[in-house]
Amino acid sequence: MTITEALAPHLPYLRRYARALTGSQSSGDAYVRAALTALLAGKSDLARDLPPRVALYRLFTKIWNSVAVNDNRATEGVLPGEQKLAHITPLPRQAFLLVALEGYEKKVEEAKGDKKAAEKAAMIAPQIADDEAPANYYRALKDVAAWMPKNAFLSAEGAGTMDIGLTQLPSFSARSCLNAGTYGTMGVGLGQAIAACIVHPDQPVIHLSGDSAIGFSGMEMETLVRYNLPAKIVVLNNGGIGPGMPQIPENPMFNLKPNALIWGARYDRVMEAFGGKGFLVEDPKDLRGALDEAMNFRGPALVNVVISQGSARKTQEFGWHS
Ligand SMILES: Cc1ncc(C[n+]2csc(CCOP(=O)(O)OP(=O)(O)O)c2C)c(N)n1
Ligand SMILES: [Mg+2]
Repeated sequence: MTITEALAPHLPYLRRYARALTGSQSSGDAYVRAALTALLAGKSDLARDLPPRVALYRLFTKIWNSVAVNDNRATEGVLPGEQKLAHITPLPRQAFLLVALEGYEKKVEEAKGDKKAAEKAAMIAPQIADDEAPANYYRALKDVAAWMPKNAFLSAEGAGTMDIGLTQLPSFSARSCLNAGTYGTMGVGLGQAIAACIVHPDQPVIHLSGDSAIGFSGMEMETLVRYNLPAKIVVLNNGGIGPGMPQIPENPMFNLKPNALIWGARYDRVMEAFGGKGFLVEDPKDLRGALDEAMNFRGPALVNVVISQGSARKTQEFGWHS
């Protein structure tokens, strides 16, 4: 594609922008002409790392900011809005028009968003790579993410488990992710997993649950077994609503943290007691194997993953989010 072919579709927009910026079509066109002439004469170059439209606007901006091609003031055919614009000094006027007319703010915001996402990914990368037992949330979820089939329904329930899980687990199609939502309604988990199994019997259903969350809806494992609904449950077991305590202390009535549960409690055995299949995973190296076995089992299965009590979500921007 020649440079003229690449730029041609963007010229009407550039002319519109130039008119709004300069206050008249003839003045605007004079700047557009000056920019194109500089380009074709090889005096200016288009930035190659930018999309053609953005590169063209950048080149135009350089010309507009550096050369007085002709009188900048509005001369003919001026609309009332444009007269007001003429009162805004050149730089804010450019910014205003790029945002209002050309939708550039979104691109700037998108670029900022990409940078932020990259910073966050770098922040959690060491945790994802950490194979130490017991696993941290991110390391455990790495295997769950890689194991989840693309057409799976994901149901999620818990605090850290659900919040971190929803950032780490993929969702490939609309309306395939069910969770306890903004209000954190504990108890919906297995009910929604059962609903997904019934409505979409041909698609895998994964239920991700905290160990406290499974206490709210775990008895529905019996329903799964009764109807042979092959949901696969993954429990992230940190011994509490958030991290509990490594052991039940003496005189727990006074010495146990109120958010604590039994760390490593055998939710997998509860599943087995009903007639499903259960797995206990204490070392992240064994996790993928257990997940695969659970998937190959033709009925409901639960993988009970003991995770570190020191594991937490990454530092949040606001303390009250942590
Ligand atoms: C009906 C109801 N009761 C209590 C709560 C308070 N609550 C919020 S999250 C949560 C459980 C979180 O613990 P867990 O499922 O173990 O996830 P973790 O944060 O430990 O990963 C509870 C009890 C709630 N949101 N809804
Ligand atoms: Mg927990």
